[in-house]
Amino acid sequence: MSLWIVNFAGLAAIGLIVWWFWLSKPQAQRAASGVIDVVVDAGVYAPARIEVVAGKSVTLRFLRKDPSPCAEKVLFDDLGIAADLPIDQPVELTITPKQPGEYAFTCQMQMYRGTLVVRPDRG
Ligand SMILES: [Cu+2]
Repeated sequence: MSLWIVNFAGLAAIGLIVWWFWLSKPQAQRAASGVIDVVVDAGVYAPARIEVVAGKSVTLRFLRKDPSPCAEKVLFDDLGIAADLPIDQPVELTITPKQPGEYAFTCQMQMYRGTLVVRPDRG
């Protein structure tokens, strides 16, 4: 009987891990105003998923709260963009993504991860 309970607990833990890593989708932030604030804190970008429209310029304003040296740069590898992020000083990156698609942005060691989703312009 106790073995059965242990197995059930193990199964529940596995289910939780699967949900956390593969099934939970962070809430996407859409570019409405042209400026999107991205906070870097506790090992994550918030929001971690940012939706913008192809061909329209948008400003990403990064604010780093995280003192870890890991957080000191943000890189958009596929877009050829890199920026230093001093602690508590907003850094504005204005970009005009041309090709729709998904572009990762990361710290320099690729441990902090976010996604820039570029939607096609529909009018
Ligand atoms: Cu890092």
